Amino acid sequence: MPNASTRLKHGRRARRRHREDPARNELVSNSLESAQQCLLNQDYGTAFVHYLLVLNLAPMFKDFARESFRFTLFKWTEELNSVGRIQDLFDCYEQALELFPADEVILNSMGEHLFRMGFRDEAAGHFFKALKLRPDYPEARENFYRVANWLVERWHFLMLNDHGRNRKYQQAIQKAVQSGCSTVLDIGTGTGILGMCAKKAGAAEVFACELSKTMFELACEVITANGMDGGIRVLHMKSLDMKVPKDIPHRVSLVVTETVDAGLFGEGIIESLIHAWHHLLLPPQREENELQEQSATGRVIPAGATVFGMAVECLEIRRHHRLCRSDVGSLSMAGAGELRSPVSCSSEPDESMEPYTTERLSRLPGGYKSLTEPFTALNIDFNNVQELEGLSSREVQRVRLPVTQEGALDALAVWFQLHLDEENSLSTGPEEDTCWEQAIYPVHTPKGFLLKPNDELIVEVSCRDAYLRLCSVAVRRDGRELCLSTGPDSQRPGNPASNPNLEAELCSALACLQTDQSRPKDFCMLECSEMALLNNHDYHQSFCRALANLVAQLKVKYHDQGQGPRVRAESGDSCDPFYVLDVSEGFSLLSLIATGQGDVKAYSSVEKNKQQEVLKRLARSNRIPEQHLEFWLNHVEDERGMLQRPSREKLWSAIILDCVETCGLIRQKLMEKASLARCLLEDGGRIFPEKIVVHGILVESDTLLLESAVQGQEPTLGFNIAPFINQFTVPVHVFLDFSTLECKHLSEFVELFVLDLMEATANYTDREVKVQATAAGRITAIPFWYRICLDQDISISTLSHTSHWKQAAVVLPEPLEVRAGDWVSLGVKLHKSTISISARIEKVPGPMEQ
Ligand code: 44T
Repeated sequence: MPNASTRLKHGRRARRRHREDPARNELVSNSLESAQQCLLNQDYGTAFVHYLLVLNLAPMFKDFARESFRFTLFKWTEELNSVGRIQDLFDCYEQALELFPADEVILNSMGEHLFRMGFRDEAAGHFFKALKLRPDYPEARENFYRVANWLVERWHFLMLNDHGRNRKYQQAIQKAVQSGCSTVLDIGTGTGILGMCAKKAGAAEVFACELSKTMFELACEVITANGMDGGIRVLHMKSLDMKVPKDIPHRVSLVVTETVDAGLFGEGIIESLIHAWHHLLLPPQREENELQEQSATGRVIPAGATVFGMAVECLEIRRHHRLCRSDVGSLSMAGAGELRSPVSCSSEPDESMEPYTTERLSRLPGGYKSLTEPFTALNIDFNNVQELEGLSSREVQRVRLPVTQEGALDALAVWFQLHLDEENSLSTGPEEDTCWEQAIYPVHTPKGFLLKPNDELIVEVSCRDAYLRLCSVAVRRDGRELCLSTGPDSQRPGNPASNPNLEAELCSALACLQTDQSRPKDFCMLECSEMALLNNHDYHQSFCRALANLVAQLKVKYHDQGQGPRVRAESGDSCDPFYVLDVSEGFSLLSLIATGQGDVKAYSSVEKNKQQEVLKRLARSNRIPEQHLEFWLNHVEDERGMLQRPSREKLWSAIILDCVETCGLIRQKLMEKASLARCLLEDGGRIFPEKIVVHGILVESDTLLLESAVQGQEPTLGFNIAPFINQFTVPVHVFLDFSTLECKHLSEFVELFVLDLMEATANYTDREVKVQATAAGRITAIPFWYRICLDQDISISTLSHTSHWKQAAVVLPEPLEVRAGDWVSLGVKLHKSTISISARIEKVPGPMEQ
């Protein structure tokens, strides 16, 4: 807090200069004094109001009062936050920003509140502004890096780096404009590239709309920088809200758009185009009237699309969407009930369910096996509004696919060909060398069920709520149909009686399916990463062993101290258990696994009711007494109470911390949590893990560069875009699959950093690591991962192929050329759980220095 006496002194001096309006000056002076007094009395709410009054009436005090005002704002909003007055909190920030619109500290802090409340886009905007105002402001930089991915999604870089795609769009637009389409609307303009293509091709009028505020601002910046601000009108709105003549003066002759995701319809292109045909486009050219004047008709680029599908076996997909094991750690999972990922097409459309996820098949660890040939799932003409409108009412189409290879049916993979016009098309297929991912429709088939050559897989294709839905409903084998779908609307299988093999298979299939139609919704949903964690046997086994070691050691300790089993002070009759707290994020079995060690009472921090039920069910089915498992958050009022003692007189024997996020980064506030946890351990108690070792490797990877920034000095299609979008480059790439990353290794694996969670003083924030290059090349990135050491002997690697974790990589701002044998010096920094790495070539010692 600023020193009060200097402030008063300055205040008097400043006030003397403004004697023109005595009444006003009196008010300002009194208010300023009151503000300062309230601040001293820690009455922040009143101090804030007084400051607002002073600074609104007498803006000349702004510089002088800035520090105290900020301090008051932060203290007051902290109080508002703690009592849940969120609207008031944001009102205060807005008032503060009206007074200090360019105050980076206030902007950053408001961003943090917005982020905490889930307003990520807005939060990111605030961090970005703060950083623009002060590029060396570390808090804003760190915050910005954490959210930049939401603000400008990484695929923008990929798309702009995809020269093939850029050229094809340009050609199609050029052709259309030259053949008479002179008024153009670019729907979802992103960086403005397609709109600029239209303008450059000679379109008389170009409009563009973009719903994301950040992308809209970026498009305006890019268009201005390319001298086209007079020629393209950019609107910050969703195309569905646009009206003629309010937003654009008249209907246009061409709509260009690339509002398609990996599943084609996920960005709402069907709805946007139906709306555009009704409200924004000139009528389409009718076939019967070929002579219709060109300029009076409308058309769309892309003209249409063909969607393809294919059945695949893929372990990597399977382990993220369903439970593949009957035991996890020491627990039998038989009593868990149905657990499934939120990605499912088989049940009724449901807000909490996604019909598909996306993956680049060619980059999946372990690869995939196609079980059928690709088939055409859908053909759609974007220039035919009746067809677009008819999609959702179209009858469900049944496709019969001959199975070509034996394998487990894990998913249907989907991709498409986008027909820009008659000549140009783009394919997003798994074999293509493009930036596109494929849509993955996981299949929740029974465990162990294999498709065989000569089977026929029956897939239903439909288009409900504007999503394309694909569902494997049945298998036809030896003339009979085996039903696969698990949804409430699924049919029971046909009569299998005459074929004993098929019958056996069916029985086991049905046993696993648990398709009791009377309770179709009775399943527990877990995130894909939580499913993968459950399937990670090594992880649970390691915890099992480490907990067993700890309990054994503690028992020996009590025995050696001659105390025998610990005895509860007050009752004296029952054995005092070891207390274990699991503060893992999301769903975790570790508390239950801990109870399996005997004499353990475990506290789980699983919050969701359904998930708590699963744990209780598992406790029952594994014969774990009910009272051995408690739910911690049911006992504490808010998250801040998370790390507390089990009860007043007891301490924890073990606290399990969840250290690494699925994306490959260390969890925020980990070190704070660890130091809190250390204070709550009994003598001989442990934090799991006790330490984390960060490992990395020097690599040359162009793939990582393409995903990080627009590459090269060449302008994109002749436009200057890179410097603008590259402001959103972040130095750390997350969700990386290192095992399938196309890259050249330029060093061995190297230890970068050790985080000791049991030792407060052992964590250096900076470290220099010397690495020798094993090959010549350009170091573009340093992928990194962790060895999570539960104790001295037991550790888990986040690089393991059974892991639910992905890896992260630092992408260097400039590639660093090395020769084999060169020494590279890495500066590794850890600031608030964020790792940053810089690299430079070590000066090679000359002969005299050696
Ligand atoms: N992802 C591709 C999607 N918009 C591509 O706000 C491919 C993903 C992808 N604006 C890896 C690789 C790839 N009105 O900025 C966005 C969005 C905007 C609209 C106004 C509308 N009706 C809409 C609808 C969307 O359009 C922009 C592009 S949409 C998606 C593009 C490289 N992962």
